[in-house]
Amino acid sequence: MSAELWNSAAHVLEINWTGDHMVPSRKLYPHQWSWDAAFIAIGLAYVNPTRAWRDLRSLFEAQWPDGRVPHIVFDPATAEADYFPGPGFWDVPAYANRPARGSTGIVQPPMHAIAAWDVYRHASAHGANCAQEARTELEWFYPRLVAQQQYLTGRRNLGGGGLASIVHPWESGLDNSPAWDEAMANVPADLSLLTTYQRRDLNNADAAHRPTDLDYSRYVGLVLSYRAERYDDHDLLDRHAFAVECPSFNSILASAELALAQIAGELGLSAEAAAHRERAQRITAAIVKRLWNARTGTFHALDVKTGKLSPAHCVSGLMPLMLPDLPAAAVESIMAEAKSEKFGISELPAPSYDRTAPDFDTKRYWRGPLWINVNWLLRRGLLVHGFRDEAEDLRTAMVRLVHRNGHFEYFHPETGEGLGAPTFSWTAALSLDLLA
Ligand code: 2M8
Repeated sequence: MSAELWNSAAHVLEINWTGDHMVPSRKLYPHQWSWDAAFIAIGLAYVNPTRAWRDLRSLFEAQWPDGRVPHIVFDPATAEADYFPGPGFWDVPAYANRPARGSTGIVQPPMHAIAAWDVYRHASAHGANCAQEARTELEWFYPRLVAQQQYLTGRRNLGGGGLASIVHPWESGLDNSPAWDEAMANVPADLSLLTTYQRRDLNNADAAHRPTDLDYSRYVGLVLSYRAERYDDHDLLDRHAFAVECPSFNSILASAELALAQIAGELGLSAEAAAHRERAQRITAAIVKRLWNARTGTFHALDVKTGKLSPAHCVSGLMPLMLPDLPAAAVESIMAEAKSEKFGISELPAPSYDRTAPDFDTKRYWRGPLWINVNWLLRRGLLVHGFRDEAEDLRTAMVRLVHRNGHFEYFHPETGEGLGAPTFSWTAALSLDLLA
């Protein structure tokens, strides 16, 4: 089974390679996405490390002068009509993308330091030339990764409590997660926007599996609001309708500091390494202080505009398990939540949303279906805290699922049926890592 899965995964990464970067899938997502590139690099490290670096570089060449790494970097060879919202709609200021292919003005979870450290660690297995290449790349990336973190912990500290706010659900990567339902209800919804702008996702996907038109009208409205001030973050909390602290985004932010500590150590920068470790501890403490609900025993998204925690139990609430400094009581509670009927893994990995919730939706994107990337992060957390058996069960469940059903974008959380794009890059890339 493993050779077959390995070969099919490598094949997906071959067909989705454009020569310069990887697309998540050819039809539905014909550009380059930020956190996809990080997951993809983690898999490419095994089969083509040079491409892993090229892909990450391709993304970071579009980094803005303020340090933000855009959530999509556009491919000029792809027509505006093939993806909405395309570069024309985002209309980012000219200073933003210097050499550039054009980009969006929002971010995604900063998985890239974790990916860069992973690709670097695996390089020596490919021989001396690859090890040399990896060293050069690590030196190129380090200051850029630091700038990315500084943007998120600085300008995006909208709540003032040391966490980064997302200002659009797309920034979380968990687009229509129930975690934002309450915050999104306060975002003006103008359905007439969708007569001006046309959704393109529905040309390549089932409408019952995608966010609704109501969601999209709010997504578009939020971009228009941010775009109106040229994606400036000053006073954003006052003038923008959506600002949320997501436990998954911020856990990745803290993990990225830990990866930067490793990278700085490797580059001989010991004072910087200590500072990164300290920042990881501070973010971890802020996650516990601001996003923990002792009554529900899990982490929730915080609506920074209202000061309220979302009541939804989402897979994002389990993600702080990635953090080594998480207090033992929180680790214990997350483990109980992960094993409960809400998320419990058996034959299948964890769903994106509480299986027992009345609005659990087995098909609609991040409102129920299960995704390989968040389960991969969950497994990482299990390993961080020494839950080796649980980590191995989860690994086996993921490998079995993809082997039986294919490299789909997401999966039905009860039957395991593949949903969304059929040859999806991060599913393939992370399968390689799970098999290695
Ligand atoms: C999905 O998001 C995009 C918008 O960014 C979309 O729906 O068109 C999400 O699953 C996101 O996490 C992912 O990075 C992206 C590309 O795979 O698709």
